[in-house]
Amino acid sequence: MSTPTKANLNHGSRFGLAFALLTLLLIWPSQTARADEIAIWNFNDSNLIVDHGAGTLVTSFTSIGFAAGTTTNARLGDPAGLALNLTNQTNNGQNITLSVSTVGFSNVMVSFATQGSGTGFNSNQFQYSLDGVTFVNFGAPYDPPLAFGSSPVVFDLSSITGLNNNASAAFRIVFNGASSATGTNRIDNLVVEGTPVTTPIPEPASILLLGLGLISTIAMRRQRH
Ligand SMILES: [Ca+2]
Repeated sequence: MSTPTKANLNHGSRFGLAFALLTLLLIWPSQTARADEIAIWNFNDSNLIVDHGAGTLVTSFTSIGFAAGTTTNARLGDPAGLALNLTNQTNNGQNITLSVSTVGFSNVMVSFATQGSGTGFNSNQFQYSLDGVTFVNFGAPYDPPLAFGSSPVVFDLSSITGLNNNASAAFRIVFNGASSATGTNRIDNLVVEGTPVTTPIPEPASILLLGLGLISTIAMRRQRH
């Protein structure tokens, strides 16, 4: 094996460094910010159990029902199916509460499709909690449209940094304003999402490429000495 010249060594060293940098650039796109669903309720199976991800949903309503749903705000290909159906003026002041750990996420958002009848709950207050105990109003009360629209109701909680990476995060909607026993509110495709904050683990192929690039660089430098 012939002894490499200094020119060859420099070339090899530069090649190795370039290879490592190229590999880093290939890994980089997996680290860019994007919103991921943390928990999704589609209500298609007539219960309050989370349908994708992890979380719990409880209600203080004396009774709940399910009625035709929508694909507005549907995720992961969920069909319209059913929606949560909340009725009766006797439930004014009652709530639904979501407990969803946001560990590993920031820029938390909660969104859902909704519609309400004329005598249904028309002054509904969204709230959040940092400890799952004390709830704080967020935004003004909303009045659902008469029909599921093309746009969901969205609460962007990215300004509430205490909700980032929080195992005790919780969200609540307090319903008010119903004026009859048959007034309704439907909610469907209830989604809690956020931006992953943990550093993704590079794919094995990327690690191998990075390693090869670094080994090449080190090997060439050793040969110089
Ligand atoms: Ca549904």
